[in-house]
Amino acid sequence: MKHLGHTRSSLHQSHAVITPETFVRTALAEWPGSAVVLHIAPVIGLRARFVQFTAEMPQGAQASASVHGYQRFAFVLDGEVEVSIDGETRRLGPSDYVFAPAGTAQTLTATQPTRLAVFEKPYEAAAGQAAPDVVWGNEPHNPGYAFEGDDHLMARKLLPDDARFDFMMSTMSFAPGASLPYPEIHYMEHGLLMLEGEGLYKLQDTYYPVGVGDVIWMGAYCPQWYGALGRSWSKYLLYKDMNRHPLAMLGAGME
Ligand code: UGY
Ligand code: MN
Repeated sequence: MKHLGHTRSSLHQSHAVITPETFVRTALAEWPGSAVVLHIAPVIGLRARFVQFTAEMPQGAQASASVHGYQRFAFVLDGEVEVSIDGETRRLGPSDYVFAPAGTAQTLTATQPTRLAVFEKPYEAAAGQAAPDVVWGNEPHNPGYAFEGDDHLMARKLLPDDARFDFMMSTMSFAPGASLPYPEIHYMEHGLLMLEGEGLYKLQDTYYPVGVGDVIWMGAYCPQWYGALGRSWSKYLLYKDMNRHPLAMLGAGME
């Protein structure tokens, strides 16, 4: 039977669950020849302060720096991309990633059909803090740590944990049956991509079944909890704004 319009995607004021059967491919000027699925953006109805998209690059497709010089984090889901940035060129395969600071010239060239998870954000400087540098990394090479002491819940920070950075990218890996230790409520927002496994995400008052390829936006203060199901570990890639005062975005002062 056809889907008859049914979808697991679900959009709300505080959060959105966006599932692959609803993905629509579009184009961006900086990604000529690639199909872009823009999952999360600060448009009416979704008050995100960043963008999250998947870039589907055919072999030979090339991309340039983010429009307006936004910071960019690009994570290889599959395929291979050659990244040139700051006079350095590296080939990135699955689970490799690069962080490009605001205003950094760069080219990303797909050496084969490639999918990238991309996150972009305008940089918020902080007094006394230098701008961040380029970061290269590989997710599974990061040893990770037991999140809040639970060795069935491994967290890996993919960027340096210091105040030059105004956001963090991490992965959270859960053994079947493991869960976040408590329902979180916090000022910071999240963008999430399910990389492995399946489980139940509770957002606000609803439990959502989620699996590989699903995207979630959690707005500021959205109550959130995850419990892993299935027979194998589940893992998600997670964006979180960090290290900046919530009033700073309102402008200079309160005078
Ligand atoms: O640290 C976090 O904010 C993280 N545990 N949140 C989440 O996984 N939804
Ligand atoms: Mn959280």
